[in-house]
Amino acid sequence: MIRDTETLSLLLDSVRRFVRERLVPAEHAVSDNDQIPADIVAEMKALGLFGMTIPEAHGGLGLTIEEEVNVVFELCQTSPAFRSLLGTTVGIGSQGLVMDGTPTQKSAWLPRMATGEVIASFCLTEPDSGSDAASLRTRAVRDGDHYVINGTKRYITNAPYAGVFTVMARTDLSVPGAAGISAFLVDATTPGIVLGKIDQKMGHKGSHTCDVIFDNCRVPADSLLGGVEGQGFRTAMKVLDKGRLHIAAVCVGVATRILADALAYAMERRQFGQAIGEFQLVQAMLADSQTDLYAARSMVLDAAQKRDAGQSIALEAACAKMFASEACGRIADRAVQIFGGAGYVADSGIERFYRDVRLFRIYEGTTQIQQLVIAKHMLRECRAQA
Ligand code: COS
Repeated sequence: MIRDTETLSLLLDSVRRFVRERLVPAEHAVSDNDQIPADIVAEMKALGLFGMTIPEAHGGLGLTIEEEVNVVFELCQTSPAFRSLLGTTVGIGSQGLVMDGTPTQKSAWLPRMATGEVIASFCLTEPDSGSDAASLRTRAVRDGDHYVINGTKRYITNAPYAGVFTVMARTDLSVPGAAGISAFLVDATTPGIVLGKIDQKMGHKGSHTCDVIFDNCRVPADSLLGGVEGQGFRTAMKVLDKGRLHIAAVCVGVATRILADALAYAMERRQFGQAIGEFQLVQAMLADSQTDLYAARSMVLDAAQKRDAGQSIALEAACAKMFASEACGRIADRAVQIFGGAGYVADSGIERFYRDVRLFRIYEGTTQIQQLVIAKHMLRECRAQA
């Protein structure tokens, strides 16, 4: 749902200008230095981007999901590392708190997240628990007015900058699987938190992940998200439903940029006496990419409108995430092909996008996990009707 077309259009214009004038020119430097310059981070904060999804009552922009995905379509027409810096704070790091936090927890963290003062990270994955999230082993044992957390979380985006972690940990050791898991809001300055070395990734230079190790980390009992034990897995799944739609929008944004670059190159590059875009075999790659992009964008908008209307979108978000991330991979691959040799060397930027987009098919649930989620919902619906 778009609440006010004029206000949204002003926001989209500012983001579009920011991307064109500030982020695109910085892409190579961010990749080379593996760091986003501080002045760009400050501008992101000033634009209110860290508060996109934080309710207005807590100082954010309180965007609806349809508004959010439209902003993401614009913001991501550049290196995805820029979005990644704010992605956990507007997404998986904050949304558990927005959905299930107590009023006190919300007041304690959300206003500072909205300004970008506090970066939020989401700690679900562990060395032995990835796709099978319910098998996680991090423990939070009650000790008087505290919980003591022990365990290791892996590939935690923005952990080196985080002010708060949403941590999924097992509170009831006698209950295996999802039901024994609770979520905690853990202040990153709490003693007993150690960060691992920064992971060396295939792409997304400028965005950083690392292990977060909890070693007898004592947190106050009121850090328990929502104040209720055993709800952490459900919270994580709800967060991921929304997060998957957000990532699908990221894929659309990045694919829009890649296709625009491929089209411009096809119109400019001449071989056999004419622009290569005049050749039907190149046109086929452009047309297939345009169709992929149109389909992905339509799915994202449809799922966003359904969620804003109050519907559960676990199935639609999984469909959109799977299709958009796979489509983005195909579009990047065709772009390398259109660029030819120039697409394989670093200067064009296409080689960097090709590496960057590979992650989209993996994080916030692999394509194979999206398939499981989609099929599970189909079978459940079918059984309910039988
Ligand atoms: N919304 C609300 N609740 C949900 C839910 C959702 N989308 N999905 C599951 N739940 C609930 C279920 O209702 C169930 O609760 P009840 O037992 O009370 O009914 C509980 O959570 C367990 O659900 P389920 O049995 O489906 O869990 P599984 O162990 O089979 O796991 C998958 C389901 C595989 C989908 C899940 O583990 C997953 O998403 N894995 C991928 C994790 C991931 O994306 N990691 C990326 C890194 S984090 S950035």
